[in-house]
Amino acid sequence: MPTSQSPDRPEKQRVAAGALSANTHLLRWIEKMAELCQPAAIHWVDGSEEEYDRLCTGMVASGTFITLNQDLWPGCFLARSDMSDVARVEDRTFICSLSKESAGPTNHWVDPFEMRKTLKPLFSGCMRGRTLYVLAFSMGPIGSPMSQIGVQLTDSPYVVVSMRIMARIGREVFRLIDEDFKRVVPCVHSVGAPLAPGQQDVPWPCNQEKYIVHFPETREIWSFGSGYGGNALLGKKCFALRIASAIARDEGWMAEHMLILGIENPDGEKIYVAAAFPSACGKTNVAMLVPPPHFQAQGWTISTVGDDIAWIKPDAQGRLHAINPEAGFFGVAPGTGAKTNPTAMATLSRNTIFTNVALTPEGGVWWEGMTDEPPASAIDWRGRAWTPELAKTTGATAAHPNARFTAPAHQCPTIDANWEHMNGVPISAIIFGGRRATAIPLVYQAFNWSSGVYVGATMGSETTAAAVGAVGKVRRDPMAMLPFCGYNMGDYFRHWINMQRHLSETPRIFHVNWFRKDAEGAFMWPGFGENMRVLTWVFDRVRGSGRAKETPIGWMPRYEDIDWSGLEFPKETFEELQAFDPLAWRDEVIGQEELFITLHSTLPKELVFERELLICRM
Ligand code: TSX
Ligand code: MN
Repeated sequence: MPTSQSPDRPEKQRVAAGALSANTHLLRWIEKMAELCQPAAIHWVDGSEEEYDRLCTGMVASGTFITLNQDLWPGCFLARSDMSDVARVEDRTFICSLSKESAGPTNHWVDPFEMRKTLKPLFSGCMRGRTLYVLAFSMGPIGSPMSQIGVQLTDSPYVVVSMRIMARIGREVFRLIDEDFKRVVPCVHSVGAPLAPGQQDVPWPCNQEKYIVHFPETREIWSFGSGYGGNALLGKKCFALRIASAIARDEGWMAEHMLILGIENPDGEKIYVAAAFPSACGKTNVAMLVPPPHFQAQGWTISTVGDDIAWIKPDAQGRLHAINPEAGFFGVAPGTGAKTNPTAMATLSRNTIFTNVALTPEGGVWWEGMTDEPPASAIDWRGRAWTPELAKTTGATAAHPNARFTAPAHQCPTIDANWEHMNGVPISAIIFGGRRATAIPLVYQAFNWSSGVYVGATMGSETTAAAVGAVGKVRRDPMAMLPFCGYNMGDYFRHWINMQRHLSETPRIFHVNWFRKDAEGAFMWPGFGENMRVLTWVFDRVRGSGRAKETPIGWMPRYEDIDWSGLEFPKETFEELQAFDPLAWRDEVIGQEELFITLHSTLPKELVFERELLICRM
């Protein structure tokens, strides 16, 4: 039970009651934060299953959670967020470094002293009437030298149970903090909805005013006003990408927005690759790719290490190794179905928290793309009656386009045997990709490390209806890190260039595009499991057996370098899919320059040279 104390007790005693840590720095910080936020109670999260069950039961009672039909969806709950709290808020996301230059032109910068002045009144009394949860978490396996520790103070039980799925939390982490003191990243989170005495709570408390604030120099995170995903589960985007990218630059490693997967051939030889794609490119689908029957019969397998974030570090021998700092998948539900990603469907079949999906009459969940046939009726993500007919007449979707599943990674049927290895998995290749209807071939390999960094730095994706802005316009998203780099993007490119010096062998770098369209506007590549044909070529290139031809943009497979068994794919279509069109690339290079101009003051000269070389080759 939450350790409820009378509000007039001194903070010190309130904090000490039920404390799971004796660390004086930690205790003093919690005292200070409790004094600021004025919670009604403090609950040290031990991370046990009993505690998880109690919190879930409490949220069912308060209306935050709906228990799903336990025969169909064992251990699963549905949450519906406030209508205004459905996604990350990039324009309310701040990097508060001492100098504006350190944050760079692509981040929202506010002077840290100014920001602290803004935050103080916001957090003052913000947890009145609520419980403050003290949530210790490890990003990465507990005790791994590649892991990092944080403590999130939050007034949201939804965040606590979500974090139990997405990270390693609780007693063991407190023990780490007390025993071999690693630096802890303090994270303060409030939904920003204090309760007056006797005031009735709402199912999804939040505040219209939102602040997602990072102090990269002091390594702190402050989040106010939102209970949703990346705004509130502070271990994920805020810590594992924005703060970790700043730590990684200082310590000589890389915090990247990448999936990690294993590829094993019929001889039992195995490589791991990391891949960065912007949103709406199907990153989770690639991480859980199901090889076509022919490849399965031969004995090829794909295994999943992670679907979103990779922490990549050179080992003592100068070889890159990666961990997935997360312990679960926080995936977009719409578009996930038995056809597009059966592995994800198996993963989320139990012990999963669904947010903003539709509720079926049997007490199950549904979302667009889960099945070909929609249910005859449902309660939509807003809690209103929904039918397929209504969808046809009004366009209303049953699930919110950014509806999510929060599912434990260990439930993934293809989870890799080494996914929790303390030293990570060796990375042999890095794949960049984007959603591009024109110009960009299915696959090519960069010439070397610096040309590969150029490929990553210039990548872009066409906007889809899922995001704001014009549909079909190319948005540059270098290494898929534009919203997630905690410092100046030009310095980030420099860090990538510099990494080569710490490596005895650089990973091979590739670019893929599953989304090229023909003159009729039809996708030229079947994608999904068939992408295995691209991955086996990548595998062969890494192992030195795969052949390729040189082109102005990189090495490309010829038709005969791809394994076509089990798929009829004409040579002419492949040539069209792989075509390098100098005129289209003229526009592409001009488009690439735009972001480089924005970053000109810190852009490494290597990337300027790479651009010149590319133009010369064209
Ligand atoms: O995830 C996708 N991948 C990677 C799969 C491992 N998607 C979905 C993207 C939205 C999140 C894809 N969509 C892929 C893909 O490779 N390719 C496409 C485009 C596409 C869509 C449908 C068909 C072919 C290509 N074919 C038919 O519908 C029959
Ligand atoms: Mn992501």
